[in-house]
Amino acid sequence: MIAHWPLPVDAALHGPALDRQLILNLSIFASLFLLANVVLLTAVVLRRSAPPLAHRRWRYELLPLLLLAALFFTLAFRSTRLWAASRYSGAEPAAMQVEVTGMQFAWYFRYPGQDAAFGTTSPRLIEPGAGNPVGIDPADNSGKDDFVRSMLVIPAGKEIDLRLRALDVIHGFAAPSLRIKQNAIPGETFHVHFTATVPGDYPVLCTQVCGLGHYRMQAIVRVLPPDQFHQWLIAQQQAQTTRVQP
Ligand SMILES: [Cu+2]
Repeated sequence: MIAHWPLPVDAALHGPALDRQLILNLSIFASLFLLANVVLLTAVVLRRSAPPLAHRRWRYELLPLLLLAALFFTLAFRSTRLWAASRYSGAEPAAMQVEVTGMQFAWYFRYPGQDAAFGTTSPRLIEPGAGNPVGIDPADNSGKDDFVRSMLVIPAGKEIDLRLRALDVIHGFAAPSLRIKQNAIPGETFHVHFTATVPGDYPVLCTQVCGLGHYRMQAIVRVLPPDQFHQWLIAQQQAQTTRVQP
C-alpha cells in the first residue's frame, strides 16, 4: 500500500483523472500557502506600514483577488465535470445493477437475478434473522430470484450502476479504491456508476457516524475477472435464495 502513498490503490476507470485533480488542487494550494507566508514575512521584514496609494489598489488588491476567483472557478468547474457530471449522469442501459442497502451496522448488496428486475421491498418485511435483511416482498414475482449478499462482488471492465438506500439513518457508502463516496439517505435512492479495472479485494466503509457500531460497518468489494465473475453469478443464481451468505 505504501507504494501508492498518499492515495489508496486505484481500481476504477475514472480514478486516475480524479487523482490528478486532487494532486493539482493540493499542489496549487500548498504553493499559494507558501507564497502567502513569503509575502507576509517580506512585509514584516520591510516594515512597510503605510497603506498602498489609492491608484495602486488595483494592482495590489483587486488583481490578486480576481486571479484567485478565476482559479477557484476553474478548479470547481473541472471538479464538477469529473465528479458530479460523470458519476451521477446516468449509467449506460447495459450497466450491471446492484442495490446497496445500509443499515445499523451493515451493508447489504442485492442482485436482481436472471430477470434483471428487482422485486419490491417493504420495511415491514425486514427480518435479518430470517434471511430477509432488506425486506423483499415474497408476493412479488420479480423478487423471487433476487439474492442478497454481504459482500459486493463485481466484474472488472463492466459498468456498475449502484442504487444506494438506507433503512434507518444516514450512512456513507465509501469505497476508497474505487474512488466512490456517496451518502445513503432513508426514503431516497441514489444512483452512482463506475467501472472497476483491477481485480482484487477492497474495503467498503461507512463515512457517516451512524451510531455506536459505526466503526464496524465495513464490507468488502471483490472485483473479479469477467469469467470468474460469470461462474460466481451462475453459482448464486443456482442457489436461488434470498438468504444472506458471506
Ligand atoms: Cu453507517
